Amino acid sequence: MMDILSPAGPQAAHIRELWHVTVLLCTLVFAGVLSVLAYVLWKRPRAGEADTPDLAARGAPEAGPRRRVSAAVAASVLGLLFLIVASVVTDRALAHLSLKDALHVEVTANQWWWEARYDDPQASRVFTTANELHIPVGRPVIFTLRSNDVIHSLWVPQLAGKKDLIPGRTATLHVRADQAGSYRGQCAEFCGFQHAFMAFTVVAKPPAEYEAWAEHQRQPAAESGDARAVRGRELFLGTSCVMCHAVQGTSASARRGPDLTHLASRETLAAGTLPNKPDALKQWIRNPQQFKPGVNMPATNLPDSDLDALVAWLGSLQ
Ligand code: HEC
Ligand SMILES: [Cu+2]
Repeated sequence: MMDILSPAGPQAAHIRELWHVTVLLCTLVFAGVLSVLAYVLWKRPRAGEADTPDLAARGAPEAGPRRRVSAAVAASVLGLLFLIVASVVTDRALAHLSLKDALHVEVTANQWWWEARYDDPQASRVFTTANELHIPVGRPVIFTLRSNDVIHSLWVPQLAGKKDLIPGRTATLHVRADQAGSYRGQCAEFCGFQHAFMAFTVVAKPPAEYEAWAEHQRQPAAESGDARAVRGRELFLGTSCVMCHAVQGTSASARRGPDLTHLASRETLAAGTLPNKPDALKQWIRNPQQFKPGVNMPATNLPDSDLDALVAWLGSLQ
């Protein structure tokens, strides 16, 4: 669900307040204008067919309308000033989120997927994942935003407003989730062919559960010893896949595509495009272009049995 009206944290709640204030004021103005219009249409003198037109008003401007128009202009200016003040106040509130003990996550946008790097003062505790961010409930998160190619925009309506990711620059976004849940995000700046299929999920969970998840992500891939999976591993490490993907604990360490170390622990594939099920995974590897035309991953002509082996191995990467 992407709903700015059901915030799960303080940042989105500030934005909802601004929305309410704006909608209320605009509704009042709209209702006011329509009532005045209805009133004058009803009250104005009606001419019959035989009456000659009254052109007096054209010679000498009337004082009454001029006063009323001036009053309306003044009211509009006041209304607009009020909205400016309201958005400045919201901006300040957004900037005042306490960042004590914050979690640092670096998010890098790529055409058309998201990389998330969880920072830690201890280098060995840093880990990378893609398209699915987990965060602890009640703890502030500082997202550092970067882009590898074009301008993207990160938007999780239930947690915060939009923030652009601009190549060559860094931006930060401060967020806190106070309710556990799964919040859908979407790239909100047209970034090319597959912009619409550049979604992601933020999963907010109780701190202890988050820690367990993070600890698991720090481990190298848990691999299956099953014969088919072993064959899949060989295929993965022996074909083009290693040119673009990393799987910790193996020799694959490329960064052009998502880190697949814990692929099986994710809900979806390819930035929210497909469910993470063996069948979909197989179709995706066979021909990703079929789901995301123009995507930066080539189709493969591996035979069916090899695809099954790859899926067996990738599916075991819990
Ligand atoms: C030229 C680089 C490249 C090659 C080669 C490549 N991939 Fe990819 N792969 C990508 C990119 C880029 C994405 C992200 C696509 C997107 O969502 O837009 C991706 C996505 C994926 C995903 C989905 C990951 C996720 O988190 O959603 C899987 C699984 C995957 N690739 C497996 C493979 C396998 C298996 C091979 C080898 C047969 C392979 N890839 C070869 C670049 C590549
Ligand atoms: Cu984008």
